[in-house]
Amino acid sequence: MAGRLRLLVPIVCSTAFAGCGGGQSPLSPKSKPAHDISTLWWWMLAVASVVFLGAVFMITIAWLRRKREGLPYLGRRENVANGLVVVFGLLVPVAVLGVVFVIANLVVTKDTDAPAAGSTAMSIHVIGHQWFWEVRYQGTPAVTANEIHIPVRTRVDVAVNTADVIHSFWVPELNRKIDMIPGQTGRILLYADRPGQYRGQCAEFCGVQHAHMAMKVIAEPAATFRGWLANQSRPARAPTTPAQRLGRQTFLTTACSDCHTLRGTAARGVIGPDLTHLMSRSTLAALTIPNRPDELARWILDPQHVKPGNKMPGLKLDAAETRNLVDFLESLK
Ligand code: HEC
Ligand SMILES: [Cu+2]
Repeated sequence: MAGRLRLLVPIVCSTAFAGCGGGQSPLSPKSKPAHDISTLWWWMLAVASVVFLGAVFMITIAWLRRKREGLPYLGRRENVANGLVVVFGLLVPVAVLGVVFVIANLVVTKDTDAPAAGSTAMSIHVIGHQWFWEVRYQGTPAVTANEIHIPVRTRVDVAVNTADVIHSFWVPELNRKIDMIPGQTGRILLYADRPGQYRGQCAEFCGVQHAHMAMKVIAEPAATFRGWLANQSRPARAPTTPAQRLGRQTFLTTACSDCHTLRGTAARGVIGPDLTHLMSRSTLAALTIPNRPDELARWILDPQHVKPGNKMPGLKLDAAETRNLVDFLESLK
């Protein structure tokens, strides 16, 4: 028994406190919509706690006085008993739920709803794929994946679609979820009060690698953002060394180019992420691994080992081909 208890404590604690890790919590809001959501949540917790403690209090009294006839303190009075049922079973729940409903619908959804047309400074388009996020910047040729740059303190309209099954786009510190439903376009506002990185996650089970379908929103000062977007809008850099040229040759003549786009080249595949500026991202495969040369080589050689079940097959490349390919990809700044 003691042995089992000793096992139970770490299990319960690690499960309970796992949610306390920062970085992806709706309770550390960094925007007005997220702030509204977390305030609503704390109020709901407070009211629910009062209701819960009241119920526990009454159950305790009933138990302590269980030997006596009738209701505790009130005795055997039929109409009082009925009154209690009506008040605590009907009026209190209806009042509490009514207030929550009105506040949630009139106050909170006003901020979390899709932004009114024309009320935002810019628009981006996010497309969910099994299992990564494609990101397009409207009015520019820029296409990237998984790392969504936005200017800080700027209203950004995000239109969402899916390329396959239902996904859900959720950056808890910035706003509520928005589902990505086949054949429909959803819209949500992204706005960050402060520069920073805000982690997001697919919030609708979408297959074997759902858990590794993460992204981050990077809010940065307007000038930094403009520089980033200008670079993203350019076609892929030309190789400058013989090794890079060989790597590019491999990319364009093998299946890589069937699935990936390198803007400005013949590679126009749309199954996988756009790789035109791969080196501007700090992670690979929807935040699964860091974007380092050794990890990149590992990914190219055996993507199924890194992220089992994902849609990229391992190609049979020899050591020299892999080295040149990594060399070339590392030049895509
Ligand atoms: C059958 C289609 C397919 C082929 C062929 C393919 N890929 Fe991919 N690739 C994908 C998909 C899909 C992903 C996204 C995987 C994920 O995150 O779930 C991906 C991801 C990547 C990434 C990570 C990009 C990022 O930003 O996260 C790199 C780099 C990459 N592929 C390089 C290559 C190279 C180099 C080749 C050729 C040797 C290749 N791919 C061949 C489909 C393919
Ligand atoms: Cu998903």
